Amino acid sequence: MAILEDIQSIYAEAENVLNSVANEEELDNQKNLFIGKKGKLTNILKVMGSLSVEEKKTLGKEANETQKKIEELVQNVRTKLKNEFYEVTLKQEFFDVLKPVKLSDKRGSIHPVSQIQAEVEAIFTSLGFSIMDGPEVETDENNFEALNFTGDHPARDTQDTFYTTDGKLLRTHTSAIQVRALRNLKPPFRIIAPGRVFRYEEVDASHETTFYQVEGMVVGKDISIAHLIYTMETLLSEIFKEKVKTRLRPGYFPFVEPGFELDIQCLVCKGKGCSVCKHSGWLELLPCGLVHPQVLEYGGLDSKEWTGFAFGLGLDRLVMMRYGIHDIRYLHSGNLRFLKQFPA
Ligand code: FA5
Repeated sequence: MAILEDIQSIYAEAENVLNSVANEEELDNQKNLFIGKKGKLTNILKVMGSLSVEEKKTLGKEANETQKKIEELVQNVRTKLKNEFYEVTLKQEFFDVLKPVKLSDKRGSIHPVSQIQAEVEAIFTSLGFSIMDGPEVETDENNFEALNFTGDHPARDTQDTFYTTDGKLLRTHTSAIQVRALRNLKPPFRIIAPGRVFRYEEVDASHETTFYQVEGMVVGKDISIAHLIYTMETLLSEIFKEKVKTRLRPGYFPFVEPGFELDIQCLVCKGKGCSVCKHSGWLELLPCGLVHPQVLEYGGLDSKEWTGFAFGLGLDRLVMMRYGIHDIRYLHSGNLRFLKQFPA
């Protein structure tokens, strides 16, 4: 039967062609030439309508078997191609992880904010403070409620907030860690808590949406404003290694009473006025105050027995003041030319 021979020769041809393809794409194209919708084997089956029942049986069986054999062949060739590909790629991409690296000027360095954070940590640990940590995703209770921003307290508007879909928020200040300290530590204690904070606010020369703070909290008996001022002055003189001009003015934060803003004379313009200090000559750096009795109570302490002070230092602005950086956006820009100026 001529058709039977045709089918057999199709398989012989397929074997030849498919075994010599170079990649999977070629394999798929060639496969279609034999068993695709318009393939050679499919075309032959189309003429079977005119054959006798007996011939149809024989040819149908042969065609089905051939189709199966070609499919198997395609599968085998595909596996072979894949293995070859992995072998070649592995050889080409091999690298020796133990080979010594030639050190070059492309070495990374510690970010200036991390450098200054380490300095602040060293200063405070030498003063007997321990270091605490807290999560960046916080509860409304720790970030606001337990800090006396109850309900719709208008002071919430001073810290525009990113909320998560599960009812939590990205902490707007490290003061959230005050609440954790009060609940978990036994007074008296002295802690600092450095960390990244987030605010939904407009970015300008001195405001970022993501920045770093160091919280400080001291709780003990008879803690006074004198302790607070002494600690702040020690910090600033250690950091700047020179006398810097500061001013203390009343500041409102619901979790301290009294509250202060400790401003530093702008070191970018030496007090003359520039875009960093909004032309005032002063920069808000270190808000602070005595812990509000209500906050101590929320934290489970008796406010008649315990007192304390707290502060929240803006680390990015501290870096700006130290190096005279006139725009906060440089700090987290990832600009290597900028970062290379602070090797460590
Ligand atoms: C607070 O965040 C209070 N939790 C600080 C505090 C702690 C007060 C303990 C009293 C007691 P404030 O929003 O002012 O306060 O931020 C504190 C510092 O963070 C500022 O002085 C400033 O240095 C820095 N800061 C605030 N907003 C930004 C911002 N958008 N970009 C960069 N630094 C900022």
